[in-house]
Amino acid sequence: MAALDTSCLVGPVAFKDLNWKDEGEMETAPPDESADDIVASLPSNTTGPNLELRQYQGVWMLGTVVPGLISLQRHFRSRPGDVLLASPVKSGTTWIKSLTFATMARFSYPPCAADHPLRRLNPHECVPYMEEVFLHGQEAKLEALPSPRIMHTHLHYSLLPRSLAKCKTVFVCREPKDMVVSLWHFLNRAGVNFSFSEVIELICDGKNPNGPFWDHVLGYWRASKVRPDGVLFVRYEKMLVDPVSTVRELGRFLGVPFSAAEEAAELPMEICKLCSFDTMRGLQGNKTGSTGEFNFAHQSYFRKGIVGDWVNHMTPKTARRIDTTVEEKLRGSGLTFTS
Ligand code: PAP
Repeated sequence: MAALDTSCLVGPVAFKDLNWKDEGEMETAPPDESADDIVASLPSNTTGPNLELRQYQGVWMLGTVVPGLISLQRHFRSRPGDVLLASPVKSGTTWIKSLTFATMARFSYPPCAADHPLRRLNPHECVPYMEEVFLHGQEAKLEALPSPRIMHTHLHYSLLPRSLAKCKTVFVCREPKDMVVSLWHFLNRAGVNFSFSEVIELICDGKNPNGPFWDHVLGYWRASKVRPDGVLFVRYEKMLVDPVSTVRELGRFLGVPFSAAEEAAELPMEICKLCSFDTMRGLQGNKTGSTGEFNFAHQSYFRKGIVGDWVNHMTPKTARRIDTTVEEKLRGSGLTFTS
């Protein structure tokens, strides 16, 4: 691997700021040769506009990302202090990335700092998406991140390699009807033309990418009950009601609680202001540019940022169908989205 000397840096630093002299020259890890054979042997389901899903270890995933997952499972090496953010899609990932980054980086970058990385970069450029990094054989970039590292995954808890499952993990999820609405808008904006009913079918069948949804949330829910010091279970709706409490909770959980002096200086509130929907949406780095494997426009990560938009999109009958399907699967777990 091409070496990048980051020994003088203290993390977290924005992933995009890792200054590879020549990205094109960066030596990438060779693909796992057996991965293609494994993918070919998995149950498949083609849906919507040619979306090929594969069922890997009980989880439906885009066939194209499975090799990255296999590589991650085989090669990821954790470090003390690593922090993992996890979420189903369209559930508050962008927000939890920015809040966690701002909370952990506040000693180098106070939230009011004009040169704060979140004022010029999209949150997805600050916190890497692990599946994508491994898919491209770019784990050297993760290695180069100074500790403490913050990383993100959409994987189920059951798919995490053992060393990753031991990291401090913050899982955020969202009421599924709002998640579906958000997903549908996002896909359409990206030019993936799913009808609304197709997206509903995917979710209710459990055959969405990283589905079933209920297994996704239950894995982290149960882990948070067994290891409350290791897994923090956060809900998007609660963050919206009281973001400052969420930030305080993040600080305590991650071992960087806010001191009395920081509280007096209203730092948790300042972090919430920096990461608020309105601030983020108005920043240049979020109004322009694109990110990731599918070149999603940064703008498309900021749509409405509210609770209950589903009432504007689905009939009561469809809403009941989603509620019933999900609640049946969650029964007895203590987790619910309908009360
Ligand atoms: P991802 O899975 O593609 O990363 P994710 O960030 O999880 O997306 O979800 C996007 C949703 O979070 C959007 O919801 P909406 O479509 O219902 O509007 C987006 O608006 C919302 N969102 C993004 N940033 C914030 C924020 N700072 N505060 C509140 N909501 C936010």
